[in-house]
Amino acid sequence: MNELLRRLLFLPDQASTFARDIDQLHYFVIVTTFVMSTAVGLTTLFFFVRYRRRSETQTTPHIEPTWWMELGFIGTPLFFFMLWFFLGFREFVRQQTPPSDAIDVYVMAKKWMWKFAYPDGPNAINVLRVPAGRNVRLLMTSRDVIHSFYVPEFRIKQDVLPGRYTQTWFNAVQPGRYQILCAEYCGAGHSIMRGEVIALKPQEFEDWLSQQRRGLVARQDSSPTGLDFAPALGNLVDQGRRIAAEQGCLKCHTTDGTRHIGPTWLDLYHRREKLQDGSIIDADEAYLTESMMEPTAKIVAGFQPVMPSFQGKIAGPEVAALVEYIKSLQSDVVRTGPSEGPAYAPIRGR
Ligand code: HEC
Ligand SMILES: [Cu+2]
Repeated sequence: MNELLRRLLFLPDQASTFARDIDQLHYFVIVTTFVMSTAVGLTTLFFFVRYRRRSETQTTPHIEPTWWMELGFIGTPLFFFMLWFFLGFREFVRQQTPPSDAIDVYVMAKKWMWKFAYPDGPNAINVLRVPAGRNVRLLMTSRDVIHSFYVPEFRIKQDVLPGRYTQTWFNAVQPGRYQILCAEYCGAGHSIMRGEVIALKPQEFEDWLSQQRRGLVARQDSSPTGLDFAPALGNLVDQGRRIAAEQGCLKCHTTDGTRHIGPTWLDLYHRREKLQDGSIIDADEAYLTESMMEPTAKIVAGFQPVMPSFQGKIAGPEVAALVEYIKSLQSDVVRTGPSEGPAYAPIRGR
Protein backbone atom coordinates (compact mmCIF):
# COMPACT_ATOMS: atom_id res chain seq x y z
CA MET A 1 0.00 0.00 0.00
CA ASN A 2 2.80 2.33 0.99
CA GLU A 3 4.72 1.53 -2.15
CA LEU A 4 1.66 1.85 -4.39
CA LEU A 5 0.73 5.28 -3.06
CA ARG A 6 4.34 6.43 -3.24
CA ARG A 7 4.45 5.54 -6.92
CA LEU A 8 1.03 7.02 -7.62
CA LEU A 9 2.17 10.33 -6.14
CA PHE A 10 5.58 10.24 -7.88
CA LEU A 11 7.44 10.54 -4.59
CA PRO A 12 11.16 9.71 -4.48
CA ASP A 13 12.61 6.77 -2.54
CA GLN A 14 12.29 6.76 1.23
CA ALA A 15 15.92 6.91 2.31
CA SER A 16 15.84 8.34 5.83
CA THR A 17 14.14 7.43 9.07
CA PHE A 18 11.76 10.38 8.58
CA ALA A 19 10.64 9.51 5.09
CA ARG A 20 8.02 6.88 5.85
CA ASP A 21 6.27 8.84 8.59
CA ILE A 22 6.18 12.01 6.53
CA ASP A 23 4.81 10.13 3.55
CA GLN A 24 2.20 8.42 5.69
CA LEU A 25 0.91 11.83 6.80
CA HIS A 26 1.00 12.92 3.17
CA TYR A 27 -1.11 9.91 2.10
CA PHE A 28 -3.55 10.48 4.92
CA VAL A 29 -4.13 14.12 3.94
CA ILE A 30 -4.36 13.31 0.22
CA VAL A 31 -6.70 10.35 0.62
CA THR A 32 -9.05 12.15 3.03
CA THR A 33 -9.29 15.27 0.89
CA PHE A 34 -9.70 13.15 -2.23
CA VAL A 35 -12.55 11.12 -0.73
CA MET A 36 -14.24 14.23 0.65
CA SER A 37 -14.05 16.26 -2.55
CA THR A 38 -15.33 13.31 -4.57
CA ALA A 39 -18.26 12.96 -2.15
CA VAL A 40 -19.04 16.67 -2.44
CA GLY A 41 -18.86 16.51 -6.24
CA LEU A 42 -21.13 13.46 -6.50
CA THR A 43 -23.65 14.96 -4.06
CA THR A 44 -23.75 18.13 -6.15
CA LEU A 45 -24.44 16.13 -9.30
CA PHE A 46 -27.16 14.16 -7.57
CA PHE A 47 -28.79 17.38 -6.28
CA PHE A 48 -28.70 18.91 -9.76
CA VAL A 49 -30.88 16.12 -11.03
CA ARG A 50 -33.02 15.37 -8.00
CA TYR A 51 -33.87 18.97 -7.09
CA ARG A 52 -33.89 20.58 -10.51
CA ARG A 53 -36.49 23.25 -11.21
CA ARG A 54 -39.60 21.54 -12.55
CA SER A 55 -41.97 24.46 -13.31
CA GLU A 56 -41.86 28.24 -13.82
CA THR A 57 -43.65 28.89 -10.49
CA GLN A 58 -41.55 26.60 -8.32
CA THR A 59 -39.68 28.35 -5.49
CA THR A 60 -36.99 27.07 -3.18
CA PRO A 61 -38.26 26.31 0.32
CA HIS A 62 -36.45 27.91 3.22
CA ILE A 63 -34.60 25.30 5.28
CA GLU A 64 -33.34 25.74 8.84
CA PRO A 65 -30.63 23.16 9.49
CA THR A 66 -30.71 21.58 12.93
CA TRP A 67 -27.91 22.15 15.42
CA TRP A 68 -26.48 18.69 14.94
CA MET A 69 -26.15 19.27 11.21
CA GLU A 70 -24.25 22.51 11.84
CA LEU A 71 -22.08 20.68 14.33
CA GLY A 72 -21.34 17.96 11.78
CA PHE A 73 -20.46 20.41 9.02
CA ILE A 74 -18.12 22.42 11.21
CA GLY A 75 -16.88 19.65 13.46
CA THR A 76 -15.83 17.09 10.85
CA PRO A 77 -13.46 19.32 8.83
CA LEU A 78 -12.21 20.90 12.06
CA PHE A 79 -11.44 17.49 13.48
CA PHE A 80 -9.37 16.56 10.43
CA PHE A 81 -7.54 19.89 10.31
CA MET A 82 -6.63 19.61 13.98
CA LEU A 83 -5.53 16.01 13.55
CA TRP A 84 -3.26 16.91 10.61
CA PHE A 85 -1.88 19.83 12.51
CA PHE A 86 -1.14 17.64 15.50
CA LEU A 87 0.54 14.88 13.44
CA GLY A 88 2.48 17.43 11.40
CA PHE A 89 3.60 19.32 14.46
CA ARG A 90 4.83 16.13 16.11
CA GLU A 91 6.92 15.40 13.03
CA PHE A 92 8.17 19.00 12.91
CA VAL A 93 9.34 18.83 16.52
CA ARG A 94 11.10 15.56 15.81
CA GLN A 95 12.97 17.08 12.87
CA GLN A 96 13.90 20.14 14.90
CA THR A 97 15.36 18.11 17.79
CA PRO A 98 18.59 16.40 16.82
CA PRO A 99 19.43 13.41 19.02
CA SER A 100 22.40 13.96 21.32
CA ASP A 101 24.44 11.10 19.83
CA ALA A 102 24.48 12.69 16.37
CA ILE A 103 27.74 13.45 14.58
CA ASP A 104 28.08 17.10 13.58
CA VAL A 105 28.80 18.47 10.15
CA TYR A 106 29.03 22.18 9.44
CA VAL A 107 27.34 23.32 6.27
CA MET A 108 28.17 26.61 4.62
CA ALA A 109 26.06 27.66 1.67
CA LYS A 110 27.10 30.32 -0.79
CA LYS A 111 26.33 31.27 -4.35
CA TRP A 112 26.30 28.56 -5.67
CA MET A 113 27.77 25.74 -3.71
CA TRP A 114 27.60 23.76 -0.51
CA LYS A 115 30.65 23.44 1.73
CA PHE A 116 30.83 20.76 4.37
CA ALA A 117 33.27 20.75 7.29
CA TYR A 118 33.79 18.03 9.86
CA PRO A 119 34.78 19.41 13.30
CA ASP A 120 38.04 17.48 13.51
CA GLY A 121 38.77 16.78 9.94
CA PRO A 122 38.33 17.41 6.29
CA ASN A 123 36.31 19.88 4.28
CA ALA A 124 34.41 19.02 1.16
CA ILE A 125 32.57 20.90 -1.53
CA ASN A 126 29.17 19.73 -2.76
CA VAL A 127 29.71 16.17 -1.52
CA LEU A 128 28.56 15.27 1.96
CA ARG A 129 29.84 11.89 3.11
CA VAL A 130 28.03 10.38 6.07
CA PRO A 131 27.81 6.95 7.64
CA ALA A 132 24.55 5.13 6.92
CA GLY A 133 22.49 4.22 9.96
CA ARG A 134 23.96 7.00 12.13
CA ASN A 135 22.31 10.21 13.22
CA VAL A 136 23.90 13.21 11.54
CA ARG A 137 23.31 16.78 12.62
CA LEU A 138 23.88 19.61 10.18
CA LEU A 139 24.77 23.05 11.54
CA MET A 140 24.11 25.36 8.67
CA THR A 141 24.81 28.94 7.75
CA SER A 142 25.04 31.00 4.60
CA ARG A 143 27.69 33.39 3.43
CA ASP A 144 25.46 35.53 1.25
CA VAL A 145 21.72 35.11 0.76
CA ILE A 146 19.09 32.69 2.02
CA HIS A 147 19.44 29.17 0.66
CA SER A 148 17.59 26.03 1.62
CA PHE A 149 19.10 22.59 2.14
CA TYR A 150 16.84 20.01 0.57
CA VAL A 151 17.30 16.27 0.17
CA PRO A 152 14.07 14.89 -1.34
CA GLU A 153 14.85 11.24 -0.50
CA PHE A 154 15.35 12.16 3.15
CA ARG A 155 12.26 14.42 3.27
CA ILE A 156 14.28 17.18 4.93
CA LYS A 157 14.29 20.81 3.89
CA GLN A 158 15.74 23.55 6.05
CA ASP A 159 16.41 27.19 5.28
CA VAL A 160 20.03 28.32 5.55
CA LEU A 161 20.43 31.95 6.62
CA PRO A 162 23.31 34.42 6.57
CA GLY A 163 24.53 35.48 10.01
CA ARG A 164 22.98 32.70 12.00
CA TYR A 165 22.89 28.96 12.35
CA THR A 166 19.98 26.69 11.66
CA GLN A 167 20.10 22.99 12.19
CA THR A 168 18.51 19.82 10.98
CA TRP A 169 19.33 16.15 11.23
CA PHE A 170 18.77 12.86 9.49
CA ASN A 171 19.60 9.20 9.57
CA ALA A 172 20.20 7.65 6.16
CA VAL A 173 18.86 4.12 6.37
CA GLN A 174 20.94 2.69 3.55
CA PRO A 175 24.22 3.40 1.83
CA GLY A 176 23.60 5.30 -1.38
CA ARG A 177 23.84 8.59 -3.18
CA TYR A 178 21.18 11.19 -2.75
CA GLN A 179 20.77 14.53 -4.44
CA ILE A 180 21.00 17.81 -2.55
CA LEU A 181 19.06 20.73 -3.98
CA CYS A 182 18.72 24.35 -3.00
CA ALA A 183 15.05 25.03 -2.34
CA GLU A 184 15.20 28.79 -2.02
CA TYR A 185 15.57 30.89 -5.14
CA CYS A 186 18.99 32.47 -4.62
CA GLY A 187 19.98 34.01 -7.95
CA ALA A 188 21.06 33.10 -11.45
CA GLY A 189 22.89 29.92 -10.47
CA HIS A 190 20.13 28.59 -8.21
CA SER A 191 19.37 25.61 -10.43
CA ILE A 192 23.00 24.50 -10.59
CA MET A 193 23.42 24.72 -6.80
CA ARG A 194 23.44 20.97 -6.43
CA GLY A 195 25.24 18.56 -4.23
CA GLU A 196 25.20 14.97 -3.20
CA VAL A 197 24.93 13.05 0.04
CA ILE A 198 26.98 9.88 -0.11
CA ALA A 199 25.90 7.53 2.64
CA LEU A 200 28.67 5.02 3.22
CA LYS A 201 28.81 1.84 5.23
CA PRO A 202 30.04 2.87 8.71
CA GLN A 203 33.40 1.17 8.21
CA GLU A 204 33.93 2.78 4.81
CA PHE A 205 33.12 6.14 6.37
CA GLU A 206 35.70 5.64 9.14
CA ASP A 207 38.29 4.64 6.55
CA TRP A 208 37.53 7.67 4.44
CA LEU A 209 37.72 9.97 7.47
CA SER A 210 41.05 8.67 8.69
CA GLN A 211 42.45 8.77 5.18
CA GLN A 212 41.39 12.41 4.90
CA ARG A 213 42.95 13.20 8.28
CA ARG A 214 46.24 11.64 7.24
CA GLY A 215 46.12 13.77 4.11
CA LEU A 216 45.55 16.84 6.24
CA VAL A 217 48.49 16.11 8.50
CA ALA A 218 50.71 15.51 5.49
CA ARG A 219 49.69 18.82 3.95
CA GLN A 220 50.14 20.63 7.26
CA ASP A 221 53.64 19.20 7.65
CA SER A 222 54.71 20.25 4.20
CA SER A 223 53.55 23.83 4.65
CA PRO A 224 56.20 26.05 6.30
CA THR A 225 53.93 27.69 8.88
CA GLY A 226 51.43 24.90 9.04
CA LEU A 227 48.71 27.50 8.71
CA ASP A 228 49.00 28.64 5.13
CA PHE A 229 45.93 26.92 3.84
CA ALA A 230 43.75 27.65 6.86
CA PRO A 231 40.90 28.31 7.25
CA ALA A 232 40.07 26.16 4.24
CA LEU A 233 41.54 23.07 5.82
CA GLY A 234 42.64 21.96 9.22
CA ASN A 235 41.28 21.45 12.65
CA LEU A 236 38.39 23.78 13.44
CA VAL A 237 39.23 24.00 17.14
CA ASP A 238 42.80 25.11 16.44
CA GLN A 239 41.57 27.61 13.89
CA GLY A 240 39.07 28.93 16.39
CA ARG A 241 41.76 29.47 19.01
CA ARG A 242 43.86 31.40 16.52
CA ILE A 243 40.92 33.51 15.29
CA ALA A 244 39.87 34.34 18.85
CA ALA A 245 43.35 35.71 19.49
CA GLU A 246 43.53 37.58 16.19
CA GLN A 247 40.10 39.16 16.54
CA GLY A 248 40.76 40.31 20.10
CA CYS A 249 38.00 38.22 21.68
CA LEU A 250 40.41 37.24 24.42
CA LYS A 251 40.81 40.85 25.53
CA CYS A 252 37.37 40.53 27.06
CA HIS A 253 36.77 36.79 27.44
CA THR A 254 38.78 34.23 29.40
CA THR A 255 38.96 30.50 28.84
CA ASP A 256 39.87 29.51 32.39
CA GLY A 257 36.64 30.28 34.19
CA THR A 258 37.50 33.72 35.52
CA ARG A 259 35.26 36.66 34.93
CA HIS A 260 36.57 39.52 32.82
CA ILE A 261 34.86 42.26 30.78
CA GLY A 262 32.77 39.50 29.24
CA PRO A 263 31.66 36.11 30.57
CA THR A 264 34.18 33.28 30.53
CA TRP A 265 34.05 30.81 27.66
CA LEU A 266 34.82 27.88 29.93
CA ASP A 267 31.76 25.61 30.03
CA LEU A 268 29.82 28.17 28.02
CA TYR A 269 28.42 25.60 25.61
CA HIS A 270 24.97 24.54 26.85
CA ARG A 271 25.32 26.73 29.91
CA ARG A 272 21.95 27.92 31.08
CA GLU A 273 22.64 31.62 30.84
CA LYS A 274 20.61 34.21 32.64
CA LEU A 275 19.88 37.32 30.59
CA GLN A 276 19.39 40.90 31.67
CA ASP A 277 15.64 40.67 31.09
CA GLY A 278 15.44 37.76 33.55
CA SER A 279 14.90 35.01 30.98
CA ILE A 280 17.12 31.94 30.87
CA ILE A 281 18.47 30.56 27.63
CA ASP A 282 20.48 27.53 26.58
CA ALA A 283 23.85 28.56 25.10
CA ASP A 284 23.66 26.42 21.96
CA GLU A 285 25.31 27.01 18.57
CA ALA A 286 22.58 29.38 17.44
CA TYR A 287 22.99 31.52 20.56
CA LEU A 288 26.80 31.58 20.31
CA THR A 289 26.60 32.71 16.69
CA GLU A 290 24.01 35.33 17.50
CA SER A 291 26.21 36.60 20.34
CA MET A 292 28.95 37.36 17.82
CA MET A 293 26.72 38.81 15.10
CA GLU A 294 24.26 40.70 17.24
CA PRO A 295 25.73 40.99 20.75
CA THR A 296 23.04 43.38 21.95
CA ALA A 297 20.16 41.05 21.05
CA LYS A 298 20.62 39.06 24.26
CA ILE A 299 22.66 40.66 27.04
CA VAL A 300 24.01 38.38 29.75
CA ALA A 301 22.85 39.44 33.23
CA GLY A 302 25.57 41.29 35.13
CA PHE A 303 27.54 42.46 32.09
CA GLN A 304 27.64 45.70 30.14
CA PRO A 305 26.60 45.61 26.46
CA VAL A 306 30.06 46.64 25.28
CA MET A 307 30.83 43.82 22.89
CA PRO A 308 31.15 45.04 19.29
CA SER A 309 29.30 43.21 16.53
CA PHE A 310 31.40 40.99 14.32
CA GLN A 311 28.81 40.87 11.56
CA GLY A 312 30.71 41.08 8.28
CA LYS A 313 34.09 40.99 10.04
CA ILE A 314 34.37 37.26 10.45
CA ALA A 315 33.36 34.88 7.68
CA GLY A 316 31.16 31.80 7.95
CA PRO A 317 33.91 29.20 8.33
CA GLU A 318 35.61 31.37 10.96
CA VAL A 319 32.39 31.60 12.93
CA ALA A 320 32.14 27.80 12.77
CA ALA A 321 35.73 27.57 14.02
CA LEU A 322 35.04 29.95 16.92
CA VAL A 323 31.93 27.99 17.88
CA GLU A 324 33.88 24.72 17.81
CA TYR A 325 36.61 26.30 19.90
CA ILE A 326 34.12 27.51 22.51
CA LYS A 327 32.47 24.08 22.50
CA SER A 328 35.85 22.47 23.17
CA LEU A 329 36.32 24.49 26.37
CA GLN A 330 34.74 22.11 28.82
CA SER A 331 35.93 21.57 32.36
CA ASP A 332 35.06 18.07 33.37
CA VAL A 333 36.05 18.52 36.98
CA VAL A 334 33.21 19.76 39.12
CA ARG A 335 34.60 22.14 41.72
CA THR A 336 33.55 21.42 45.30
CA GLY A 337 34.22 23.35 48.51
CA PRO A 338 33.81 27.07 49.08
CA SER A 339 33.14 29.12 46.04
CA GLU A 340 35.56 31.80 44.94
CA GLY A 341 32.68 33.94 43.76
CA PRO A 342 30.89 33.51 40.51
CA ALA A 343 32.88 33.57 37.32
CA TYR A 344 29.44 33.87 35.82
CA ALA A 345 25.98 33.84 37.32
CA PRO A 346 25.84 30.30 38.75
CA ILE A 347 22.42 29.31 37.60
CA ARG A 348 23.29 25.93 36.19
CA GLY A 349 21.02 23.17 37.40
CA ARG A 350 18.42 25.48 38.85
C1 HEC B 1 35.07 44.73 24.21
C2 HEC B 1 35.02 43.44 24.87
C3 HEC B 1 34.57 42.23 24.06
C4 HEC B 1 35.16 41.69 22.93
C5 HEC B 1 36.34 42.24 22.14
C6 HEC B 1 34.42 40.51 22.62
N1 HEC B 1 33.42 40.32 23.52
FE1 HEC B 1 32.09 38.80 23.55
N2 HEC B 1 31.11 39.66 25.13
C7 HEC B 1 31.53 40.80 25.80
C8 HEC B 1 30.57 41.12 26.86
C9 HEC B 1 30.66 42.29 27.82
C10 HEC B 1 29.58 40.10 26.81
C11 HEC B 1 28.36 39.97 27.72
C12 HEC B 1 27.27 40.95 27.36
C13 HEC B 1 26.51 40.50 26.16
O1 HEC B 1 25.86 39.48 26.20
O2 HEC B 1 26.59 41.22 25.13
C14 HEC B 1 29.96 39.20 25.73
C15 HEC B 1 29.26 38.05 25.36
C16 HEC B 1 29.71 37.11 24.47
C17 HEC B 1 29.11 35.84 24.25
C18 HEC B 1 27.93 35.29 25.03
C19 HEC B 1 28.55 34.77 26.33
C20 HEC B 1 27.60 34.22 27.34
O3 HEC B 1 28.08 33.97 28.45
O4 HEC B 1 26.42 34.05 27.06
C21 HEC B 1 29.84 35.20 23.30
C22 HEC B 1 29.61 33.80 22.73
C23 HEC B 1 30.88 36.09 22.89
N3 HEC B 1 30.79 37.24 23.62
C24 HEC B 1 31.81 35.80 21.90
C25 HEC B 1 32.81 36.70 21.49
C26 HEC B 1 33.69 36.44 20.38
C27 HEC B 1 33.71 35.16 19.55
C28 HEC B 1 34.49 37.51 20.27
C29 HEC B 1 35.60 37.77 19.25
C30 HEC B 1 35.25 37.52 17.84
C31 HEC B 1 34.11 38.45 21.32
N4 HEC B 1 33.08 37.90 22.03
C32 HEC B 1 34.70 39.67 21.54
C33 HEC B 1 32.64 41.56 25.51
C34 HEC B 1 33.48 41.36 24.42
CU1 LIG C 1 20.77 28.55 -3.06
